[in-house]
Amino acid sequence: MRTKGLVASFVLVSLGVIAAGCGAGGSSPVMTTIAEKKVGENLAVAISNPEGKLKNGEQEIGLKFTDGSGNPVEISAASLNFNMPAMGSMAEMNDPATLNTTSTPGEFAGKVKLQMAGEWIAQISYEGEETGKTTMEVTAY
Ligand SMILES: [Cu+2]
Repeated sequence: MRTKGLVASFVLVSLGVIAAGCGAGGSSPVMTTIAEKKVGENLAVAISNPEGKLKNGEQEIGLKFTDGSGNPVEISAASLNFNMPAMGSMAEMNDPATLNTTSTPGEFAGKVKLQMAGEWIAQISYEGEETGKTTMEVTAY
């Protein structure tokens, strides 16, 4: 009985830590990293969504800037556009994400609606403690 009680407490404590780790936004989903890239000596950017895999259609999307060791970097504004170059008879496609700042510095959350599965180029620009642009290749399933 005593052992079971301890196990239950441990589970509750673990859940509490996980809940605290995903930010203050009460109803925001737990985000899983899709792709991460080091863009400078002290800057890394990660794209995330609830599934951890980019998908065709509408989805929650997250963009997070850290120093590469998990510490937030103060980025005050960022944009994320999904671009697919023209292929054969298919015209170039651009699906920009709507991003908002969150209570965590360097973390942005919003939505994007991708119009097809396939290889996309995530075009990211950012301003703040660090300012610049980068791209990442990501596949939508
Ligand atoms: Cu396309």
